[in-house]
Order: sequence, then C-alpha cells, then structure tokens
Amino acid sequence: MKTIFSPLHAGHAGQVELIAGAIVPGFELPSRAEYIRGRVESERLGPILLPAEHELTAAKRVHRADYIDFLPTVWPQWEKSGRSGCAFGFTWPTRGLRGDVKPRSIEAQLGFYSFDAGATFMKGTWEAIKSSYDVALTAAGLVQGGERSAFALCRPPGHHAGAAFMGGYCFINNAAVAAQWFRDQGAKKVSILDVDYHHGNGTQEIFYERADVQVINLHGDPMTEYPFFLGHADERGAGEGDGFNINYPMPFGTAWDAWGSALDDACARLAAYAPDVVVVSLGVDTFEKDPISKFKLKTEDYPKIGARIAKLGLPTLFVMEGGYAVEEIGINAVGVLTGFEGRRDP
Ligand code: SS9
Ligand code: ZN
Repeated sequence: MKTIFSPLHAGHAGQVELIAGAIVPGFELPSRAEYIRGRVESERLGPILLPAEHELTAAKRVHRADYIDFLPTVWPQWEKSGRSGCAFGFTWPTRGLRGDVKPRSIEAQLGFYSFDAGATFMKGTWEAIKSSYDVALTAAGLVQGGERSAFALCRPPGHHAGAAFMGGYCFINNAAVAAQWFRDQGAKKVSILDVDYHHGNGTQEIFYERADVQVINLHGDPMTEYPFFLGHADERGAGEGDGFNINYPMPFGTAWDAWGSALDDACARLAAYAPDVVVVSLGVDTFEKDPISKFKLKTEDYPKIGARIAKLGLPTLFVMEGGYAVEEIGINAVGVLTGFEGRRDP
C-alpha cells in the first residue's frame, strides 16, 4: 500500500505539557512520524509519496468555518501580542460562562476554540496541521481512485478535534475530513473505526446526529481516562444518528483477549452497516509500553488488528492518530498495515 507523508510535520516541535503538576516536553514528538516513516521504508510497505495541496473547503465540511479560519492566525496573533514559547489556552467557557461570545484576546480565543491545554501552537504548527490535512485527503484520493487501501501518515493527529475545538494534540480532524470527503465523492455510507487508546471525542461529536457515517470507538474508559467527558457505552448517537455511534470503553490493563473480542464485535457491527469505505483512526498507544496509556497490547497483536480489518473486504483508509512509545510506534503501526496486507511475517 502507498503511504502519504509530508516533512512539514516537523515544524510542529517543542510542545510542552502540564502533567501531574510538572511542565514537561510534550509526548507528541516529531520523531514519532519519522519512526513510522522509517519502518514503512524498512518493511517495504510501498512507495512514500508527498501530499497534494488542497483548499480548506473539505475541512469546512466537518469543522465550523470560523474555527478553520482561526487556525492560521494563531501564531501570528501570539507573536504580535509580544508572547513567545507555546501558544495555548488555559481558560475555557465551561458551565456557567458565556460560550457564545468570542473575546478579542488571543489567549481567550485559544480557550474559546479548545477543550483542554493539550493542543499547542508554535511557529510551524499551522503548516504542519495543513500538511496533515493534505496527507489525509491525498491518501483518501488513492482509495477513491480504486486502491484497496492507503496509509495517511498524519501528524499532528486529529480525532480529539471537534467541529469548533482543538485539544489532545489535535487541530483538524483528519479522519472526519476524509470520511466526509468520501461522502461528497458519492459514497453512501462510511464507517470510522477508531482504535486509538483514547476515545475519539471529536469524531463522535462531528457525526453524532448522522446515520450516513457510522463511528465506532475502542478506548480507555472515560471514568478513569482522558478525555474523561465523552466515550461512555450509552452514547449511541442522537436523532437520525441514533444507533450509529458505538463505544467500547475498557478498563486499565486491557490486553489482547478482551481488546480483540471488542474488535471482533466492532467489526461485526461495521459489516452489518455495510459501508462503501472504512476510515481507520489508527492509534497505537494501546501498546503495553506506551508512556501515557494503560492498555497491554503487544507488538505481535498489531498485525492481528490489520488482518481483522482486512477480513471486512472493504476499501480502507488508515489515518495515523496517537502512539507515544517512540521506539516501537513504527513497528506497531506498520504491523497493522502489513497484517492488513496478509504478509505472514510482518
Ligand atoms: C492529561 C494528559 C492528557 C492527552 C493525550 C492525547 C492523546 C491523543 N494530563 N494527554 S491520541
Ligand atoms: Zn491516543
């Protein structure tokens, strides 16, 4: 399968985050994408191609236009205001505050357009976000053009980004953009299968009231895991979308036995929906050695994920999401892809 990759991701570097009372370097590092790219090469998965540039029209089909228009202005506004370091919000319009008025201060606007302090901007961030979006759409184009599958090696990731908010390292929801783009190209139904360790709250929000995009998530139980405020089993969609959102929250310590059963169940539900195309939000932070996650999947499990998805027999776009054990992230992500291709020894 072909991989789409852009070197522009690397300009998004030097994030910091606040964890357990300490400011530390962010886990969402440029080296993540480089490890994956390296493994795509060493495993000879297929050619690695640059993305084509796309207008932002497809982004505005799933995100609010004012949110998308805001993103390229963040860093210039931040610099103009005399600030340096990383740009992110730290005040949010939560219950009891006005979420309908956008203040003028850049700091406040960052809060207005986010749900946490986990999506940080620096000089090259917008270019990286845009390149990640271009990567997703270019790879989607390959699948639309008849390829059985394609790998969008996106960085930054996307699944926590909602219609009008960033968070959790995510800005534009690449998987949601691709799913909507397939619809706009004529696909009647699209399924998004999110296997990242964290619940894809943004993706769920975007499609929650729709029956034309099925959203399935396997993830750490939000009672104890980020993003905490979405991802429960009783969230089944609303209105026309009732029944088309499916969540599999699982406890800390979940290993292949239980996780693989959830995947089997998810794939049965997906097959019953009978979409024209599948978008996989491919996170590998389910790995036992992931530094910020609590599942126990092993390297040998990742090809099994790919093989199970391949059994659906549907055109499949893989969109890279999370995964933070940098040494192993390439092996595990590419393990899913070689497993999908049915290679015996990935
Ligand atoms: C809370 C840490 C939250 C966000 C993780 C986002 C993963 C994206 N102190 N970290 S796949
Ligand atoms: Zn994650």
